[in-house]
Amino acid sequence: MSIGDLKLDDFPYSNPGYGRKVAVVGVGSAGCRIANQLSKESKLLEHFVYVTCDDHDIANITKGEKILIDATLRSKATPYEVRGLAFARVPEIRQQIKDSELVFVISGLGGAVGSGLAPLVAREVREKGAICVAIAVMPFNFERSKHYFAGGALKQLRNYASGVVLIDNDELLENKKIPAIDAFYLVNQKIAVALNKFLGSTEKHEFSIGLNNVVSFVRTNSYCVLCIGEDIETSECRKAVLNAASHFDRIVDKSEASKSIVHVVGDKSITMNDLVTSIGGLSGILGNGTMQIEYGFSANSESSSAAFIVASGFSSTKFEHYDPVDRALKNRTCIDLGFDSSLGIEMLLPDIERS
Ligand SMILES: Nc1nc2c(ncn2[C@@H]2O[C@H](COP(=O)(O)OP(=O)(O)OP(=O)(O)O)[C@@H](O)[C@H]2O)c(=O)[nH]1
Ligand SMILES: [Mg+2]
Repeated sequence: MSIGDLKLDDFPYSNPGYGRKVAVVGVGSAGCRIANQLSKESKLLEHFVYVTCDDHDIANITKGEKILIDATLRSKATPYEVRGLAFARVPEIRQQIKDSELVFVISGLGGAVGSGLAPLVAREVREKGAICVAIAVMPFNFERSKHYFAGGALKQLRNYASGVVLIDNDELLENKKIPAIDAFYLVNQKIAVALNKFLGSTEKHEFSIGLNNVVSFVRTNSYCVLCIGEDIETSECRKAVLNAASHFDRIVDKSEASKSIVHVVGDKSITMNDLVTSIGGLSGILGNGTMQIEYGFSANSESSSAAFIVASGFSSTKFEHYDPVDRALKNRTCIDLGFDSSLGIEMLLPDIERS
């Protein structure tokens, strides 16, 4: 059966959940933390797999399958080296996804593990004919040394996955003064809540866009970008949506947005008018006036309002520049950047080994 033949109706909102039909694979430190957070949020997603080289990434994870790849600090300096180390463990990865028709691969790109192994897992998913949706967290602007690996890994992920949702760490962390350890926790929590709301949570007073629609939405060759906004002070949904929409500007050309899915979180008093003004205002900010919008909402927040937006249709993002070789090859300005123009990207970041 080809990927195109799969019916997403195969994933009903059944009780208790999707079992192994839908897998979530967290890769590397960030990927394991976000996947673990999602496992705590979601009652529907049941099959979680963690793949990493560092035992502390999975030390506190109590449920799910763990694949720990043996590596010393020196032997995992690059994504390529990590892929080499993971080679012998590919059968275990295959085993974990063998019953899955849809696999979410979550990773932070820029380090050696996520950048090395997320494309490898995505390729395995594709080879078995399942749908792969990659959730890629991009490094902070200041992590310049990580941009190159992130750019290369993103390119490979786009090649193997049916859809890639990008998350910009810089845009998720608005208050950069909080301690770093809390910052990651907070950001991971936001990402996990957003994914859970979109995919279909089972909470009361909620209407979700749902797994089927989200997966159809992200199956595109264009870039999909997830942005999150809150309104803590006045708890107004409209302000949360405006806040979420304001982040796109720094990542993409927002006029290119052709479709978006939006989930608004408010309290019990949220009215239809609140939704209409919140979501209606979005087409004035994203797209060229014709953007299609699908939405869900939760009317059960006891604190602030929040809005989660995934928009698609972007031909490029700010991350395009993270891969200087690719850019240099496109622009043929390699000499300025100190790269040999005869080097192909695949020579520098070789493709995943065929097994
Ligand atoms: N949102 C979020 N981003 C993270 C977290 N940890 C790291 N990152 C980001 O993700 C990118 C990849 O970092 P890691 O996941 O730590 O890297 P890795 O894949 O484990 O690879 P190594 O660094 O070689 O261990 C970094 O550049 C950070 O910007 C996290 O817990 N949450
Ligand atoms: Mg790590």
